[in-house]
Amino acid sequence: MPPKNQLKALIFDVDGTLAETERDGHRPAFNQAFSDAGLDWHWSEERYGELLEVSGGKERIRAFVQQSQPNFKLPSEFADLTEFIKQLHATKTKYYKQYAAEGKIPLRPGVERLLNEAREQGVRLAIATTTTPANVQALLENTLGAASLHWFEVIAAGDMVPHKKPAPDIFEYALKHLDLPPENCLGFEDTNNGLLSATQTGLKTIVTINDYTREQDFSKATLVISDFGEPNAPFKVLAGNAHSAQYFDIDLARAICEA
Ligand code: XBP
Repeated sequence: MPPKNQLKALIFDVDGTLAETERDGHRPAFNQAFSDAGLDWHWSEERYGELLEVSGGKERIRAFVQQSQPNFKLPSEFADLTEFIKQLHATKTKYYKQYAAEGKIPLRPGVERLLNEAREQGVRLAIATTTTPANVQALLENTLGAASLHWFEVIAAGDMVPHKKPAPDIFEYALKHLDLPPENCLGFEDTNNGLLSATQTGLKTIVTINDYTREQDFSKATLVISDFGEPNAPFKVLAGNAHSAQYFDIDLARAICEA
């Protein structure tokens, strides 16, 4: 008789979890879009790290204008700031997709191995991300191939939900489409915002840290690791019980989910 909390699905965040997209894709794409628009805005790595507190690229631009561009003048061809941001963000997405197509946004360690193990062992897959759906498609197509889009039963992304992370909406959307309760799934995140979003739904959540997020509060995480690791490149365990594993695989996922 399988346990009530049998592992049935993995739900992945994208940015910072599947790939270092903020560093390798989004930040340079924002800066290129600003330059194309004739704006003297440039988000340094440090400034971008601060702005990442705001989920959502459009929301991030708005927060930046309101926080630090008091003299910003809306160009006359736009009816309002929302329309201006929408066009600026569309340009940014164009550049992000270009960088992905140029192979500039590789997957993090262990991601491809873990996804393939899940598929081989019949563990279902889903995505829950704040980023724009087109960005998810570009990342998956250019790292795992076009067929990988069908590995995920649901790709919950961006404006599909009214409230972005840390609100639980996007993980709730993914669970609803999987038609599974949280106790049969694990969430994977890299930020405190994402961890709050996932854990509010009741998901046990694993955090893989990165340079932007290593100082954040991950006290609600079930396990905090440096990355998913590989058999020849073990991960570092920063918090939680890794059950003596040297890298994150389906056996470890099962041990955590069914504990
Ligand atoms: C991270 C985000 C996104 C990206 C930028 O999403 O907050 O806004 O930074 O993508 P997650 P967009 O960690 O949930 O994957 O510009 O398309 O929003």
